Amino acid sequence: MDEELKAHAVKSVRDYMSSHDDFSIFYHLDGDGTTSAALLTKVLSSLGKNIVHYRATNYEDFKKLDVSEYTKNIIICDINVKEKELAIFNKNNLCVIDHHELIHAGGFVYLNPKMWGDETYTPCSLVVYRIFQDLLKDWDWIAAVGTVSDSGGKENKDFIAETAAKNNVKMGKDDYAYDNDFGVCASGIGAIINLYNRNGSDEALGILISSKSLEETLKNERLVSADKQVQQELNKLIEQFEAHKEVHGRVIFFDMDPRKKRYSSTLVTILSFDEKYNNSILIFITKINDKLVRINARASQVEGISLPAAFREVFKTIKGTGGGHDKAAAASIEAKDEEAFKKLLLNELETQLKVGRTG
Ligand SMILES: [Mn+2]
Repeated sequence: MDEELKAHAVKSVRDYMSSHDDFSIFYHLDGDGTTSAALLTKVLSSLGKNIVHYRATNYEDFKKLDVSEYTKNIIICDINVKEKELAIFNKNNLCVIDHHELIHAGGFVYLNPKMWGDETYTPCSLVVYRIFQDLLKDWDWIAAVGTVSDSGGKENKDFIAETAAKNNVKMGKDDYAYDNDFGVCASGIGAIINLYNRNGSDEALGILISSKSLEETLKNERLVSADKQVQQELNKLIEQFEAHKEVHGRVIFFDMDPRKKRYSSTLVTILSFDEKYNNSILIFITKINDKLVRINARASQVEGISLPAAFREVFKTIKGTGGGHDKAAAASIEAKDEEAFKKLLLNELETQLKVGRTG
């Protein structure tokens, strides 16, 4: 790890925040992005700064964005923004804090632990917490909720355990720490985002910002009822998965009901941690419309797999875009290519599994 690069990146982000006054925060609309935005809010308000706009963002959004509607200073967190998309921010003071793949572009403030060779899976909320630890002492639980929500509980178990002790949270048995109050809170936030998408993510952010403690967040009626509603829906979908999954050795395909597409990512994550399927690679396929098919893939507990690498190989033959993390990734393909995609991906994943076993 290159400590000098790390110190430089941390300083550049801190300098960026203190040298400007008005900010817009673009945050990924999932649990990790939402908690990252809540932590950045705490940082900026303790520095006496203004946040003029928030925008819950999804990966596709940059194509249709009019940046002139926002402040000159823009912070992007937890979004795998592509180098070619950065052009729309040419006139902005941009700061990107992320934990996805590295961007190789200059002219803006950038921090990603991969820059200094840290390959630990560190969710963005924990990255933000560590940059501003001195200002975020009372808000460590927000970083713990974000970390658990992004399946980072296992790789960051020391941080989770310390934060649990500090906040009187009883640790459970689960490796990923889903079975404690951080997990419960993450589940509520995930649920409200599932139900109301961008608006749900905005609402969760509001709840996090206005709550004084984890306890208060856990009692929030909106989060509690969203969680209950989503849980019922997920139970039904798990039955459908059991009945209709397509098993090819350790690779399992499942066609999601398009009307339930917003559950796809949560469902595939839950199943990938279920002991029945944690040795499998799960590929969920959702037909968005006549032309577009969305892929959600998980190999949460499978060694030696890189889903983005598998997608890249497949996209040498058919058209598609995608990315994410080694064990959790998403892609879009053309509807007409679905069968070809499945064949190519299966082949690619079987190759990775074989190499992983012998190598
Ligand atoms: Mn995210």
